[in-house]
Amino acid sequence: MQEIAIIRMGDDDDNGGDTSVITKTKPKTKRPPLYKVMLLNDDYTPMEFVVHVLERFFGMDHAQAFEIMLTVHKRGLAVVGVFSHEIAETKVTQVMDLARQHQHPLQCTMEKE
Ligand code: TYC
Repeated sequence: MQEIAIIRMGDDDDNGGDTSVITKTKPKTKRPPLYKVMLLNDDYTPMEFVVHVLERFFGMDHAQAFEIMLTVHKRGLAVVGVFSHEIAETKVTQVMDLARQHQHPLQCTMEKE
């Protein structure tokens, strides 16, 4: 809880001194931290596989997925989504598991925003 003091000065014609102090307590709402999920480029994972991953796990349509895949291919990495810790971890695991099953070296990581 954060305490805020509101001091009212000189409202009461008594030479302008402090006259009252009101303290309010404000419930401190904490938003959960968000995590960027990133895909990293490599030389071996087929482009179509990366497009498939982006469609399947990140809800992108084909055109979006192709564009992001090309961004990763050209720039080395791209943020493919921002999620709560639990969801981000699930996405990373899903991508890494599928890549391993297909023996592709694709890397997916998460980082606090
Ligand atoms: N660079 C890969 C290729 O030329 C394609 C690729 C794109 C791989 C994105 C990984 O995250 C990646 N086949």
